[in-house]
Amino acid sequence: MNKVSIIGSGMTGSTAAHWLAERELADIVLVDVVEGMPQGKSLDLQEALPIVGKDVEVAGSNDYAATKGSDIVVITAGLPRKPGMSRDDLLSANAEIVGKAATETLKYSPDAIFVVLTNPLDTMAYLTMKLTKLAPQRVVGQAGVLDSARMRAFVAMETGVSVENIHCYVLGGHGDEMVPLTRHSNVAGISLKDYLPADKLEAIVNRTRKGGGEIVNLLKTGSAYYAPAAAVAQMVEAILKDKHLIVPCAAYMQGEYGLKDMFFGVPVMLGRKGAERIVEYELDDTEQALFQKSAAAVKESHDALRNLVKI
Ligand code: TXD
Repeated sequence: MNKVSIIGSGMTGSTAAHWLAERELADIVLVDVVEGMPQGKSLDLQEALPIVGKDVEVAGSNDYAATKGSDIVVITAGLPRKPGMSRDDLLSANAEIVGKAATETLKYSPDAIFVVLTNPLDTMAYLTMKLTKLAPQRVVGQAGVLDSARMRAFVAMETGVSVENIHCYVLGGHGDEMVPLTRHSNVAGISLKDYLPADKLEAIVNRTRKGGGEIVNLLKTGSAYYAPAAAVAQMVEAILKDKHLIVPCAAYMQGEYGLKDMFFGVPVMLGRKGAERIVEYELDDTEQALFQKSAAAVKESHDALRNLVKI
């Protein structure tokens, strides 16, 4: 059986465990600093599995040794946003937490693929890669699957068409400057630009960009977790089953889209080796300008990290 360890057993981590167990994808280990919590959540989830008929082992621990031999390490440890906060406001607190999670788990799972979620996402994925010194394809950040799912949900609400017919591609950094690509997104093959009137499409683009904040403002005590966790399950499945699924993820840029030495949201082919290929779309001038704006925001966040941590 494959093994997936999830560092941070809060809302997103434990919900990811739930989606993964229901898909019977892997044995799961939940790790957290809070004593008893990962043990309690994992036992509760284990006790649910006879009801849904799934045979995987779920364990919880405060000790990284429990993660030994993981195929995939998912990092969700850290603080979430509260109303009025940007993702970058979390940088210094989360850099310390993610840095420890990444280096500790690597000791026990030298061959694992790392899937990072903690915000600011692109910068935390960058930190993970730099501290672990792993090959770029071994570290991937989750943001684009979520942002694209939000856009798909909004298009489905507007059109009444099945979500299965709706394909959206939200690229760029995981911040308010993210880039929903309306020309490449489609309903059953018809470009969104042709399918929806301009004003409706613009409203969907704006709501997608602020999708995380919309949930934060409603919940007040934390951020979204069902959709982010479902995104983790899709990515983990693609990696474990070597599916070569192309989805938007944060990946290390080495000249693609004219960007270098940074993590950024682009279409990535996920397989057993991780982020196996970055797919390059042809962008028109407007799309290119949006990309550059988003890249500038991510670069700023990476620079802030470099001022905090020696990497
Ligand atoms: O799409 C995305 N990338 C995101 C990212 C979507 C959802 C959540 N996103 C980010 O993930 C969010 O902005 C936060 O930075 C993290 C975790 O969000 P979550 O909503 O799960 O927060 P919780 O419920 O507060 O859980 C965080 C847990 C909590 O149980 C802490 O005790 C634990 O992290 N924590 C730690 N675990 C292990 N090791 C250390 N050092 C540690 N510090 C805190």
